[in-house]
Amino acid sequence: MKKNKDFDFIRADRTVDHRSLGKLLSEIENDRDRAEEILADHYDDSDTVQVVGITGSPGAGKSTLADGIIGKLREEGKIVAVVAVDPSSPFTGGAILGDRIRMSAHAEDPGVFIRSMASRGSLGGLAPATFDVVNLLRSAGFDAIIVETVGVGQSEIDVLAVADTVLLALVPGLGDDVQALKAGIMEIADIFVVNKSDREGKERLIAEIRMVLDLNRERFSWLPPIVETVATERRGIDDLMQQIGAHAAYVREHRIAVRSVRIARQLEKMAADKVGRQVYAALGGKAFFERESAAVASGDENPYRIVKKIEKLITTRTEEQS
Ligand SMILES: Nc1nc2c(ncn2[C@@H]2O[C@H](COP(=O)(O)OP(=O)(O)O)[C@@H](O)[C@H]2O)c(=O)[nH]1
Ligand SMILES: [Mg+2]
Repeated sequence: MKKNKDFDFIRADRTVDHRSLGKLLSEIENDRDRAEEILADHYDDSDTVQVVGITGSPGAGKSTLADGIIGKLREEGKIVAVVAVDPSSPFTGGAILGDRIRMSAHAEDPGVFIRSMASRGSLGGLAPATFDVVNLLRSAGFDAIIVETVGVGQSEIDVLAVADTVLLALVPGLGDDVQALKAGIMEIADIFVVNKSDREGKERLIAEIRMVLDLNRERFSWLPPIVETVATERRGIDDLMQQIGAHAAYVREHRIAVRSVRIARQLEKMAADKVGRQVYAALGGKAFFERESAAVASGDENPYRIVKKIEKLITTRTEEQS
């Protein structure tokens, strides 16, 4: 049950208070200190909320799948939040709005809250603010949260730090799937979704996933199921919902073990981010790096001596403070 009854953005009539929630999220997205302050008081990781992460290559059908899942959750009367993390354009720095439009069937639904966020860039992983946003939504009274991430680089791994259940969307006939499976992506999926299974090559893809799963069987206490879908036609979504429910039951059963893995990943990120920001500020920010890089470039310094210098500066500072 929700511990923080005073921190609830779902009204008595089961609609989302979009205005207040949107305002608060903008506040915490733009100010990490404010985020820390608010979440230190209101963090409420109750396990009545299931956070479902959807990852997979661009175009795999993540947004369309999300749309189908939202539809089912709404039929069950659940209040849903969606976080769509898009690659930020290197030119504009803004989030692409495509996902918001693709999920527009639900954009007008007062029981659905959709938030688009920019990722740090395709390889940089999820921005630290993503953790704050998902944690705030976890605490805000929703029944379910869907996080759609770009299936590229670090963001795929980072989704493990925020989601209870990770769906990996794969598409038949692309030929590079085995590569992806080999590259260690197996560990991230709780459920494999073979989307676009109206296409050629479905059997082969499924056989390939099975093979990799079999090879790693002893590593799993939860054996990830493979679900076939045609998201555009809402085919297979019932099966998918059933597997999402089954995984939720598994997570509840192994509550502490499963949750501590997720929380450990998140804490490590948070700690590194916090220390990184403090060190950056203590050194004097960008100017320090510009100055030292110029010194290296002109041959007066070397990066390893600079790192030692940084260590010394930080240690002295810490000693002075204590
Ligand atoms: N044929 C087919 N097309 C699909 C299916 N699912 C999604 N699509 C289409 O694939 C394109 C990319 O889908 P989208 O959900 O935006 O993918 P995302 O980039 O992973 O979010 C869109 O044009 C969808 O209509 C499917 O199951 N079968
Ligand atoms: Mg999308």
